[in-house]
Amino acid sequence: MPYLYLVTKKPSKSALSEVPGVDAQASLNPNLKQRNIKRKQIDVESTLEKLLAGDRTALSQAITLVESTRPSDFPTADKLVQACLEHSGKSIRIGITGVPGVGKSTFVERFGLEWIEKNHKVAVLAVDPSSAKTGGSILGDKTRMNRLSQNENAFIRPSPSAGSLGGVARKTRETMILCEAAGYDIILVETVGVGQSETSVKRMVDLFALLLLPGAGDELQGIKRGIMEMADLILLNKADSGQERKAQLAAAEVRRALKLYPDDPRGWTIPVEPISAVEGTNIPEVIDEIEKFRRHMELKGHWHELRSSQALWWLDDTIGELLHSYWLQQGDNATRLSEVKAKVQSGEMSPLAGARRLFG
Ligand SMILES: Nc1nc2c(ncn2[C@@H]2O[C@H](COP(=O)(O)OP(=O)(O)O)[C@@H](O)[C@H]2O)c(=O)[nH]1
Ligand SMILES: [Mg+2]
Repeated sequence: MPYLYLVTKKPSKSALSEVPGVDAQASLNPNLKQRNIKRKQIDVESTLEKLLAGDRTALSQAITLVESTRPSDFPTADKLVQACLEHSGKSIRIGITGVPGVGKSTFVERFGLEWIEKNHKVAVLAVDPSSAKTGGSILGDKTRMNRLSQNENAFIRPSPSAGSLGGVARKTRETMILCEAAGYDIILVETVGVGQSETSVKRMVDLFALLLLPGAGDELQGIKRGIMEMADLILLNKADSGQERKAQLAAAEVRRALKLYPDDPRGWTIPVEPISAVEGTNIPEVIDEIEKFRRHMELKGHWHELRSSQALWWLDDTIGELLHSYWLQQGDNATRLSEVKAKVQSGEMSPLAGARRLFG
C-alpha cells in the first residue's frame, strides 16, 4: 500500500473535509479541479537543479506540488522532498508566536530585512490551520511585510489551506526543506497565535520566540504557562511611543517569573528583551542573541539533537496524520464520525465517550 491517503472511494462532502491533506474545496469545486488538471507535470531532476540554483519560480511550483491534494501528485512531491533533504538543514529555523496584534508580522518584516542586511536569505512561512476560512492571515500580512516581500532575498509563502493542523504542519515542514535547498538559510515560521498551532511550530523549529506586550497581564494576552515554557527567547514588543519604561519593567517582571521555572537542561538562559518592531529598536540585538543561541547549542552538542528530535516529531506527526486519514477511509467511519461529532457538539455525548464509541 504505497499511499495510505489515496482516496479509494468517493467520500461524502463532510468526510472529505475531515481528511487531512485533502482540501475539500479543491476536490469539490470543478473550476479548481480544472486548474489543477491543467498544471503541468513537474520533473523532479530539473526542478531540483533549478531549486539548487535558487530559482524562485521553481521554488513556488515545487511548494504548490507539495501542497497539492491530488493523490497522483504525492509520489512526485515525496521524491522531490527526498531529493532536497540532503541539500537542506543548513538554516536556522525560527518560530514566532504571540497573540494576534502583538506585532508578529511587523517584527518579521524588520527582522527579516535585518538578516538580509547581514547577507542571509530569508523565507517566511506560516502555520495557520484556519487560513481556509480566513483567506490566509499572512496574505493580509503581506501589507505589513511590504519591503520584505519585494526583496529578492526574501521569499514569503502563505499558509497552505488544507483544513487540519496536522496537514498544514506537514506541508510547512516540507516547504521548509524546499526553501533550504533553494538557499534560504533563515526560515521564519509565524503562528496565528490562537493557541493550537504553537506546539506544532515548536516541533519544527530550532528556536521559538515569544512576543508579548508590555503592560498587558498574562491572562489578557492569553499566554498559557505551557507557551512560556516553550520559548527560547521572549520579546516585549511596542517599546516605543512613551512605552519604553513600561516595557523595561515588564521585561524585568518576565525575567523574575522565569526564575520560578525549572532551569533549561541545555543550560540556556532565556533572554527577555524589549523591542520595537515598528522602529527597529533592539532588532540587531535579537539577531545577536539568536547567533549566541546557535553557538551555545552547537558547542554543547544540542544542535544535532534538536534536528534529530525534529525529524522524529515529523515522523510521529506524519504517522498520526496518515492513520487518521486511513481510518477515515475505512467502511463508514467518515459517516460515523460526523454523527458522533454532532452529538459531542450538542453536548449529548462527551468527547471521550465519542472517541471510544468510534473505536469500540
Ligand atoms: N507602536 C507599535 N505598534 C506596533 C509595533 N509592532 C506592531 N505594531 C502594530 O500592531 C498592529 C498589529 O501588528 P501585526 O504585525 O499585524 O501583528 P500580528 O497579528 O501579531 O502579526 C499593527 O497595527 C502594527 O502596526 C511596534 O513595535 N510598536
Ligand atoms: Mg500576523
